[in-house]
Amino acid sequence: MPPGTTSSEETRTVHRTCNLCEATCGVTLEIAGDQVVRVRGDKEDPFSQGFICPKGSTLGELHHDPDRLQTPLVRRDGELVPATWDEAFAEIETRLGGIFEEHGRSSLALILGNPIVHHLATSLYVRPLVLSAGTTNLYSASTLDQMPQHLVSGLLWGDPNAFPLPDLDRTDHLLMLGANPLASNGSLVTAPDFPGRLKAISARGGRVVVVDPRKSETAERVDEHLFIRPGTDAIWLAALVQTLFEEKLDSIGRLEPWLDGVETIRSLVAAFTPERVADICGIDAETTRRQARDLANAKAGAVYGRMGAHTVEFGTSAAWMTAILNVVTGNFDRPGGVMTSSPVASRVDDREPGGRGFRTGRWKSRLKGYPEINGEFPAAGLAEEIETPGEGQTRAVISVASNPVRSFPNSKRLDRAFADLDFYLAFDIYLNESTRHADVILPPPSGLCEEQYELTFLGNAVRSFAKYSPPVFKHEGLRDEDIMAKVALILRGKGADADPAIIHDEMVEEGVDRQLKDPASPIAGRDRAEILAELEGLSPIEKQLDLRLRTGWQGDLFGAKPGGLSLAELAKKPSGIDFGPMIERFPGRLKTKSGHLELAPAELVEDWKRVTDRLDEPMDGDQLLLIGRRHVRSNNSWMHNIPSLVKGRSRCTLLMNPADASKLGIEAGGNCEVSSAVGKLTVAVETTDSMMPGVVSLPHGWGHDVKGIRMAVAQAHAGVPSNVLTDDSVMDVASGNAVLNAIPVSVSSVS
Ligand SMILES: Nc1nc2c(c(=O)[nH]1)N[C@H]1C(S)=C(S)[C@@H](COP(=O)(O)OP(=O)(O)OC[C@H]3O[C@@H](n4cnc5c(=O)[nH]c(N)nc54)[C@H](O)[C@@H]3O)O[C@H]1N2
Ligand SMILES: Nc1nc2c(c(=O)[nH]1)N[C@H]1C(S)=C(S)[C@@H](COP(=O)(O)OP(=O)(O)OC[C@H]3O[C@@H](n4cnc5c(=O)[nH]c(N)nc54)[C@H](O)[C@@H]3O)O[C@H]1N2
Ligand code: SF4
Ligand SMILES: [Mo]
Repeated sequence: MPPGTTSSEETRTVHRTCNLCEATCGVTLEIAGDQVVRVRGDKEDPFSQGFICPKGSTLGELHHDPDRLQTPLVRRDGELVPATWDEAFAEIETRLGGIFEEHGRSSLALILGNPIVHHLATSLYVRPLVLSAGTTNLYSASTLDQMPQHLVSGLLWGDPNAFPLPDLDRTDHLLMLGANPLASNGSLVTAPDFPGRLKAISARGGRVVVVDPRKSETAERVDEHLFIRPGTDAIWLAALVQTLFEEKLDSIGRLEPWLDGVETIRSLVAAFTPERVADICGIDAETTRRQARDLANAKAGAVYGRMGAHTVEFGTSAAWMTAILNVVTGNFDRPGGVMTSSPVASRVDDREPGGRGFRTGRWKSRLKGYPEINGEFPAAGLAEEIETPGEGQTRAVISVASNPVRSFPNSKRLDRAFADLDFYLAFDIYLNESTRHADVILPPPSGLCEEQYELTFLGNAVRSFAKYSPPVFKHEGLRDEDIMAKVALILRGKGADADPAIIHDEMVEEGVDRQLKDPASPIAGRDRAEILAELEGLSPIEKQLDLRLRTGWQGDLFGAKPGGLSLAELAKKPSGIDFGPMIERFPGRLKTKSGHLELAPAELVEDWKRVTDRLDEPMDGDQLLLIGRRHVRSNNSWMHNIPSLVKGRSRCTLLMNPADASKLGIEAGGNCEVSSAVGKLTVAVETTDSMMPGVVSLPHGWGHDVKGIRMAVAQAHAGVPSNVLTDDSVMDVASGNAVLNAIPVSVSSVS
């Protein structure tokens, strides 16, 4: 029994969603007093049906972690010391005010980290924070991860956030590149129990093929695995497209009248025959042809590429070729192919195809002139913006739930740059590798004190699903939304004393007004007072959620559709409500200016030259390439402080094929030095046939052996930071995404 619990204390069971990854598994928590005593998969959850992974069962440990910050920290005489909220806000006002006066707003950069989208309040309040900052220097994990997918979705069908999701539950054939859902549980597709859904494909007579330079946990379990040389997915996918055309296996189907650019694609891929790409990709021509035929012959097939395939120099091209394959096989927007999500907190009112289109480059970065994409600049360009003097030099940073000193490429350089900032404000729950550089740290209360609805991830889900959970524990002090609202108000010049309710009310009223004025809204023209009255009695977060649910495609439209969904109705079903599988949305969902699906947008055609050049580049067969890896008991850079997740043998090792090890005279279990163009580190080696020869793998997010951090467990299981090896001068040019895989390295033994 954990400390603080007595047998006489009443225990209760509450329903929540695990918010640690994108899978959104339903959980039940057993609560005794103020303690979480047990976490289990919620069998009643219609979406996850009881599935959880080892991380999910640590939600209690995370909540009770003694290293979690409970009060703000403010730097005084060089030391980060506990402070009151008022002191922290006053410090922010004074320091930022001084910097704005001297250097202007363009000296401020914002960094938005991964956990934001895992918390409802944080994800809602990041908007007023960013808008109040008055700077265009915006960075996020998107350019470390998924910008290629945003760009391709934006350019091809006009909506950067409408991701093509493999319809796992209905597909007969899944070709998966650069994803390891047995570890990650899926990304840019929300499908709890991804492993079970994969198994079901094979069980119903379908086929799953994994393409990965490492025979990953996922590759081990599926019907077929192909090694591919890191960074060459775009080239191999082009060979599949070429084969489909050459063997006349393409069949576009229903969307043909809305499709532009097929002939351009045909000529772009003409040189990419399976024979031509075989040596470059490490996949023989016959296998490539067979893969193209299998995909074309499947009743419904899906091609799905993720992290490993996209965070490389040709990441956008890989995402583009993936989309092309799905389109030319007739699998785009078809059940069992790839489809887009229809979240119930949004409308489904596709009318005529056509819209405003997707624009990039509305503003450019100061030094290299990188175009903004989705309002962001490349994370890989941040260090030089901090280091390089001149008008607009980044002198102050606000980070929200991000650990850039571990997550960004060339992290040693960024570490130095952060030490040099005039002011750094971090919203974070830990004093870690990045936040140790902060001048102020603002810790939100535990996630279990929040209202919960997976707004972001249910927007990428393979089923339309809704679930609401009220806070498990009441938090007496400032809540996440209050803290973020306070800082937004300081940024607006309203002062450290301003009432956060100003922002809360504004967000609710703006949300309502937007709907009332939008002729396409189902509540257009309704009475403002009536709608606001309907929301009375709810918390600010609940109001914003209720508005979305009631005006969504399942909503009760504030009484106009009796029996429809509202927050009150949803709350009656604590394990959530399922609204069915994905539905066809195209051509109505096309938001390009032309109203067509633009298979060959000029930007991508232009960028394809880089890929074509690669066909003629001489290959260095001896060059080792480094890739990353995830483990189901680890989560990016921040969950290594949970004892039950890090216990046992270190997982932060370099994996290498035994043939490479013996060539280099490296012994399994011994240490080796890995060096790249920008850095080096020493790490233990594990040899395994699961690695493709010529490829080595190191997980990211480790490296906690750093002075000044307060994460005792993580420090004792430090590992090494793989991003000291990744090079911030190389990018996927089209999207500005960082290159985190296929890093040229050399490895030597250390005695
Ligand atoms: N080499 C290499 N680098 C990578 C990757 C890779 O595969 N290889 N993966 C990339 C990817 S996909 C991503 S998404 C990024 C992620 O990189 P980041 O966006 O930096 O996210 P995390 O590493 O998850 O760090 C999360 C931070 O948020 C804090 N935090 C946790 N919970 C909360 C909370 O509830 N509120 C607040 N305010 N803070 C919280 C943690 O303490 C930590 O500081 O890393 C990227 N970097
Ligand atoms: N347990 C756990 N779950 C997580 C996370 C975590 O850190 N831990 N992070 C979350 C986040 S932020 C994200 S973005 C997702 C990512 O989830 P996924 O997209 O599934 O990414 P990974 O699990 O890193 O798997 C990437 C795979 O790509 C392979 N790979 C590397 N380079 C290449 C290449 O050039 N080509 C091909 N074809 N394959 C390559 C790697 O060997 C690896 O098996 O996971 C999320 N879920
Ligand atoms: S797969 Fe694991 S970490 Fe992801 S939501 Fe489910 S329980 Fe949580
Ligand atoms: Mo990510």
